[in-house]
Amino acid sequence: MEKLVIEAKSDTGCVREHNEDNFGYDAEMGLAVLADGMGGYKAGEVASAIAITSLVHSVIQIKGSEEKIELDGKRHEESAILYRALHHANQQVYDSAHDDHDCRGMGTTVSAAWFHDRKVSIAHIGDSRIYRYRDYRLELLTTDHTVVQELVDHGFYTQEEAKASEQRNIVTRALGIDPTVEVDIYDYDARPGDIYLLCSDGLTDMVDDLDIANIIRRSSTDLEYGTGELVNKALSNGGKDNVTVIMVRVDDGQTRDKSWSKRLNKLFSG
Ligand SMILES: [Mn+2]
Repeated sequence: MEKLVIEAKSDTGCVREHNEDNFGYDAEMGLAVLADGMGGYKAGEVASAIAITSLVHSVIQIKGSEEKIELDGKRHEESAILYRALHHANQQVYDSAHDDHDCRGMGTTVSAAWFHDRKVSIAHIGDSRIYRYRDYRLELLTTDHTVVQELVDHGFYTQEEAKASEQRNIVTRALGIDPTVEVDIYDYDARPGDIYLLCSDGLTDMVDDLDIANIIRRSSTDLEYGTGELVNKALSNGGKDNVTVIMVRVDDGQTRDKSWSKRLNKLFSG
């Protein structure tokens, strides 16, 4: 059975007053979740917090129950549980938005990865992203639900034009806006040595994929260093938005320590 190492870091950035991003993870369960909230005055952070809490609770509750969940036969049970949990979270955010006048219209992105039996189930809504770093290559596993991405998909924009667009942050899908929501679900193989990155657009708007890949390559044995470097890079490039990153490394079951310097530090500090 593989073992997971997970580290996360979040920063308000250089411009925003609130941090509307939220995250949660549990290495034992193999679950990592990130959400980037939107809405007036503190509503964004309320939406992302409800989404994370609701999702994690639902997953624990459904997994603990005897009920057999099936999505469409082809998928893993974990994917089906994530799918159901996200629909429940959507309802929770939607209801809260209607109960509280200050929270009208709030919503949030959600990107979730659940590792199980050398597989990873991914659930995704919005413009946060999940990447996989494998064999020195960085690959985007999710599709942004943005106006600009749709224009790219239909051939009206190139990726370069999309990145420069003023409208790149307008999402076409978010959790909590409508009574129901369309959720993207993917299943992938997870191999020892893989590193997964969940991140909010505050990273990907500020740091290009090549720099992200270089940072992950340099920090593959020390994810705490890696998460710090990714956030620092976003801040030094302007930090225009909240930035949140979660790094997950799949190990082969044998404990691999962090960097030598840390190990030595521990020895000397007794
Ligand atoms: Mn954001």
